[in-house]
Amino acid sequence: MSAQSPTVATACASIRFAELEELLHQVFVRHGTSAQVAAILAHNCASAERDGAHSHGIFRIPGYLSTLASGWVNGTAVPSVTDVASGFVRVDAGNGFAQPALAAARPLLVEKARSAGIALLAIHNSHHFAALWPDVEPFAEEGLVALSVVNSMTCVVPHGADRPLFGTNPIAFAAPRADGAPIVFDLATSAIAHGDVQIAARKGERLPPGMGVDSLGQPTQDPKAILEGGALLPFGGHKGSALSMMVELLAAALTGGNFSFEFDWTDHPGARTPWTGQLLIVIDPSKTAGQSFAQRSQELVRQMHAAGLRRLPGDRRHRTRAKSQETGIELDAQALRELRALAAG
Ligand code: NDP
Ligand code: PYC
Repeated sequence: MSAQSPTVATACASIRFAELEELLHQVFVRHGTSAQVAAILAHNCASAERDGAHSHGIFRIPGYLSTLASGWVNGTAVPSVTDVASGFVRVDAGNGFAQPALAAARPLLVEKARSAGIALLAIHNSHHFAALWPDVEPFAEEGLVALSVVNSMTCVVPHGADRPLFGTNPIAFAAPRADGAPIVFDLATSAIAHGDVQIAARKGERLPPGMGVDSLGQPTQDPKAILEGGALLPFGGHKGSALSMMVELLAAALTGGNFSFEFDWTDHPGARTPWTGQLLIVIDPSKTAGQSFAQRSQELVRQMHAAGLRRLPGDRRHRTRAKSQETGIELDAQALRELRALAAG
């Protein structure tokens, strides 16, 4: 949990999802969030840990807490939802976290998507510090298709540029399928998520080539050189860069949120959460012509497997989830002790 954990192997501990969620709830409340915000963030963070999404699980707790302590984010914000048009919902997150804003607008968003066939949720004045798949997967579990984008903080050099401008800007997509868990992918448009660079730096590991540059703009595989004055690259050269640009447009320009380069947190030492925006598009596939969408997506998966594909996006998470549900979530024992200490105040 500490920012500078040693790289030595440590003992493991196991914890049930509900217990971890409760522990995280206590941690958030102790450090300045309302009970409602704590419940949403705790569920999100415990879900990431359960699914093995480690770059956005309990690893993020020190960042959440230092941000709350810095006054950069409002942990008790009450989102304000506006019914803008037949297919458009807007939320001002009140300088709070994005997930409570989504939760507040969700019933209206779903109602609109089911009635019009498609609806859009524009969240601004929000902080997103988590994985994006927890925001879209539940829509697919109730038969809807969902796409979401969120921008973050300047640390990615646009393809062909000289200095960082974009955030790591993830895109997440979820679609129902007939005979299995929804199809879900969730990926940063940078070559690697910022969280994974921090984890590699902490473990003393080198990165694969092509992830980032140092402070002089030279390619580097040293995560510390990327974090200390360097920057990340987009995935896939100009293609990932174009997608990252799209995320800036949809998550910031369209929602009324900040671009990744527009906020300045230097007056808030300890602030880690990007103050930006998030867009969600939700589609009701029952409105489409022809066969059921879920049957069609199942057929696509069948053909992909027949073509030799062994791993769909989301398969690893779901395997880890099943194991966590069976035997408990495996955590570093020291990290669990630190969480308990934080919960106790
Ligand atoms: P990964 O590159 O690890 O994975 C991206 C997607 O590809 C996942 O859906 C993953 O499924 C799938 N995948 C990975 N490897 C394979 C493979 N070999 N075959 C098939 N599918 C595969 O994710 P990123 O590092 O890009 O992002 C990590 C997290 O960071 C995301 O949750 C993202 O939302 C988050 N993030 C959040 C930001 C924010 O501002 N809040 C900013 C940037 C990133 P699976 O999960 O099953 O492995
Ligand atoms: O891992 O790139 C990242 C990230 C940015 C904000 C939250 N996560």
